[in-house]
Amino acid sequence: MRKLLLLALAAVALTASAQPPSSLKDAYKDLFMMGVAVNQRNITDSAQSALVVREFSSMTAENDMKPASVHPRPDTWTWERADRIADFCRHHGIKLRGHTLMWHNQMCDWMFYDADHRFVSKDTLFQRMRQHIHTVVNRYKDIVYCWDVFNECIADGPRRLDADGHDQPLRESKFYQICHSDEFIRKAFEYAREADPDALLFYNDYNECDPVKCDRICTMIRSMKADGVPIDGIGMQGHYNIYGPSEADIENAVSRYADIVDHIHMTELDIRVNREMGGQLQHSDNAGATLTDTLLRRQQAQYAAVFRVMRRHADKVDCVTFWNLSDRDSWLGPDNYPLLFDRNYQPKPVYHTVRDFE
Ligand code: 9MR
Repeated sequence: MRKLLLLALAAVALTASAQPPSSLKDAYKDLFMMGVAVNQRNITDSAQSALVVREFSSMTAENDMKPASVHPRPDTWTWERADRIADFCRHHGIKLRGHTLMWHNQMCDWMFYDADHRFVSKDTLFQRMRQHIHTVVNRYKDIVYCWDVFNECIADGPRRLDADGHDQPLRESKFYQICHSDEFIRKAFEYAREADPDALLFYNDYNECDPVKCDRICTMIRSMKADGVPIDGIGMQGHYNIYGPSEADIENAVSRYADIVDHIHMTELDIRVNREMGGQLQHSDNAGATLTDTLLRRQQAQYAAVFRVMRRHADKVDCVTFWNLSDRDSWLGPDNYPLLFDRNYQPKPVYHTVRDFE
């Protein structure tokens, strides 16, 4: 009788192991977390929120925790949308990636100016940054496990020289125009660490597999870490397309980042079916409007390549986050078909490419 029971149990186990995993988070549970950037609809519509809970173990607020969203004026804090996302995570036991404490875009513009609309001094800017960072980090300390502290500080394009003839890789943002150095980035990390010694702190950027930009990111992070700036991780945004970056370039970038930091997150993954890439909309190529089998197959191949690299580096990669839930939600518009779920929130064939890897 006992033997029969054991055999039956073994048969059940065998059938279970032959089944594909039931979700993305399950498929990758021994490797890294699977995350998704959400808007308010995704967490209030019951079908969409069920999908989020079923598939993902980490969440990011697509827009609702950015400086302009929570702190539009010096004395005004607008927490409602960010709180709703944090509460959703608390309720469902999903981890929350904080995005983003500082950015040149969707920033509190008032931070840069005095009452006469002239740039404030560096010290005033730092004081305002510190107050912002401390307030936001403290509010979500219990649920946010890591923060993108600064987003997109490195310039794209050819090298440029500063007034002293030195190579200047930083974007010419208002932060830079006020500080004339990378001190604002260093300060932001220090303030975030003061506010929450337990959160992992990330520098996050796009076109991060481009060899020139990767070089600039590595040089900057290496020098900051050597000076004791508390940077724990690098966020590779992962706004790719079906033609690039190549698996070799992704591999090379991850290896180089892994030499410098212990934590790598892919923070904003999506794969367009045209030739555009990076963190901005370009609208130069509308190939996505006519979706062919060839494009779809290329997209599957590119997703497979990205996840091969991520799996190879699972010792340093803690989380891979898709930038939006479905093609309907994508910041790129639905005609780019960049995600794993279609505009009706159904899994596309590329979902299985990612989930059911060999
Ligand atoms: O997805 C976000 C979109 O809804 C906003 O309009 C846009 C504003 O610039 O920001 C998008 O998210 C960006 C992210 O915060 C940082 N990396 C690039 C992302 C795409 O632009």
